[in-house]
Amino acid sequence: MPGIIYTPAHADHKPESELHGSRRELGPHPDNPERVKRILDAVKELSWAEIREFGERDLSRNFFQVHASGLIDYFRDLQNSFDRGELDPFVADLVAHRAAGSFSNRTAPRTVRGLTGWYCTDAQTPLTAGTWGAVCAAFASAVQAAELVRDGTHSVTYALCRPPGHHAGRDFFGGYCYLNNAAGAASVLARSGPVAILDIDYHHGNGTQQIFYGSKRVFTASLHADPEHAYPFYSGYTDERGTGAGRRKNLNLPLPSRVTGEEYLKSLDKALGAIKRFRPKALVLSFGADIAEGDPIGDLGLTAEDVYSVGQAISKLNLPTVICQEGGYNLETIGEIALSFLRAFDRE
Ligand code: Q9C
Ligand code: ZN
Repeated sequence: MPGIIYTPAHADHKPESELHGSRRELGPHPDNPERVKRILDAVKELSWAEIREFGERDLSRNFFQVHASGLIDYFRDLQNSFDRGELDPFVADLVAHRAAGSFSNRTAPRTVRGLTGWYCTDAQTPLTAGTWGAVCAAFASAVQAAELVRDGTHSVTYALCRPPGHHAGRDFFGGYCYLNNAAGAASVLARSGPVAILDIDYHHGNGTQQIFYGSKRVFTASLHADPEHAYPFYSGYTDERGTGAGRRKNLNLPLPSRVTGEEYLKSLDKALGAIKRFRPKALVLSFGADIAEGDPIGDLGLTAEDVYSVGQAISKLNLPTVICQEGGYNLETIGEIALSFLRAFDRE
């Protein structure tokens, strides 16, 4: 029976606003706690799914398998500063740029403010007093989802992660993501054999790609909006194929705007073919409901029915599977889209 891993701790991360550059104004931040509430309400309908909550756990070992110690230390110092009342919610006001090194060989600054610019890749990923707690809970839910699959308790688990994770790399974060939940899950499973990560969020999973770029044990494939016109702009192109031992272990499939369900399934087939040839023992899925029509920051045209077909095609791989929630920002449809996707994994 599939299992759903959920924790209410996500609600402590509640970024208020985002700068909408083109409209020259602050608007509501797309990643709000209501997203998870809507998904949870919808997926409760799945008679075959068991919803598990969990408490706190020590994640240190899991953190360091996918993230640099400097990034984790920074987040912990940041939390201490919030706890001491030294900080109000903020975003990076400067991100480390190539030019930063042009005056000296200066490396990371020491203050929490300076380090935010060092590690964060954009000014859309707010830091608040409740952020780190929620981030740890999301990461823990992905790790737990992977352990339940590894131990054979469930053949499919769904970690209702919030904040999302796929834009967080080994030593950077951004794109509403802080730690890479899917990478945490994959590293648990990779101890028992080769693992494939398939990322079908609307945006390219630049963090996931970077973490496993040199790895031959973890194959990464991503379908996403063409980075020529979509975030994260600097990665997600077809010529990024992996490096060293990880050569040809990364596959990017950029999609045109308003792609139809049929076209999408053709690209998906290419990803699934490559995954089969890799012969993984387990699959980690980064699922973003922002591929559906009507997403406020996405421009693909997938219907709920298309999303079900996408789920079915993936489910047919018949691999032990951990599904991590990534993006998806239309509150009116996010529940229905997640439900359509998960229905396809009712395969026992
Ligand atoms: N005003 C994920 O879906 N910027 N992250 C979009 C919208 C960043 C999305 C601009 C989008 C990141 C996990
Ligand atoms: Zn996304």
